[in-house]
Amino acid sequence: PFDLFLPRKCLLSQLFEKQYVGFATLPNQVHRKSVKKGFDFTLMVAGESGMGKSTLVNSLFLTDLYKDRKLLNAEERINQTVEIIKHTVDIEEKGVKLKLTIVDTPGFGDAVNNNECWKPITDYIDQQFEQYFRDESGLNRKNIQDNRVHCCLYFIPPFGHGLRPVDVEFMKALHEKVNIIPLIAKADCLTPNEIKKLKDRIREEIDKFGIKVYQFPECDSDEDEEFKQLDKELKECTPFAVIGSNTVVEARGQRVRGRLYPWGIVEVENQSHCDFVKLRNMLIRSHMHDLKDVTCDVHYENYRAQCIQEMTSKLAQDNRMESPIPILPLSTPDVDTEKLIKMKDEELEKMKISINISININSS
Ligand SMILES: Nc1nc2c(ncn2[C@@H]2O[C@H](COP(=O)(O)OP(=O)(O)OP(=O)(O)O)[C@@H](O)[C@H]2O)c(=O)[nH]1
Ligand SMILES: [Mg+2]
Repeated sequence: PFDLFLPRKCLLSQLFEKQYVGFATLPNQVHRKSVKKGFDFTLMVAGESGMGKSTLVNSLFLTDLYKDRKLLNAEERINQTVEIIKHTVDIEEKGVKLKLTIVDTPGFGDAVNNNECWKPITDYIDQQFEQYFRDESGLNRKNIQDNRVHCCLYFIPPFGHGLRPVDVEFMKALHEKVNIIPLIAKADCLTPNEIKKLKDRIREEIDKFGIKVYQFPECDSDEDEEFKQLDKELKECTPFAVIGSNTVVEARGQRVRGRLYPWGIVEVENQSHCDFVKLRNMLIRSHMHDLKDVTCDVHYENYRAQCIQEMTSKLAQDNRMESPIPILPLSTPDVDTEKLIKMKDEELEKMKISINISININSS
């Protein structure tokens, strides 16, 4: 609604009265403009193959993005490198358009040699930064398509006792480039106690290894109590333990997204079964904008500063190469030279005076 962002007692009619200049409508103008323009968000999923990345993305956005996916046979899987697939979907909700891009990285950790398996992923992120940097420095800055990755969901297997070396290396290779949100995959494999233990362990290890995952911003002190409580719960719940499913099952007389086992049903959207709802709320409802801001202000700024630094040092190097004789700066004259200059000046003055005198005598 139009008055959504107006200060409470400030109705539009009041704005046109004399006591208001009218800038209270600014948030409103911004709101209208951004709704018209639409929003975009790019989410990346990464982690070992078979961890349920594609399934979770489907569960998150309720669209079957992977209908035509073909499974690779064993032979193809052995030397397989990470293959990056980009899907874009346009979602509309109450007139608000969101262009959602999912960057899937299937097959990570699938090959026999997993050395530098994150390289194609870091390259992909850098390429998007590079493209944006080029567009921004070009002529047509109005219609830049922003493909920078705003968030990377990193799937940690539920089977181990914490982070594996590959998880540490992977996250470290990415943490300066993208907002990493670590997840415990396939949380239905674990009991609530096991989940708690694994979460504690992962949090400790993230600290110990100096991995910089996405930090939720501090909650403003003027937020209401309910919001503060939700924010606290969200922070305590990381890394989110998630379950994905592409099937709808019948549970408690309702059709829900879940997984049917011989011993029962696990529901994706049941908060006592996993943190899926918390993750979705965080990504879509509460922190999408902050994730974009951090991408722009921190990760992209780092990339940009590095680029400019490299460019200037290259330019300086090229200049030096072009002129083989170094151009020395003009030296300031030393004391002796100054004395000599002074003497010569005085001599010149004397000569001028004597010339003047002789001219005067001759003319008279
Ligand atoms: N138990 C359990 N199984 C899951 C879950 N999510 C997905 N699966 C199953 O795990 C298998 C692999 O799921 P995908 O979503 O294809 O996994 P992926 O991570 O995208 O795999 P790659 O594309 O090879 O990297 C499928 O059989 C899914 O049904 C989950 O939360 N719990
Ligand atoms: Mg997949």
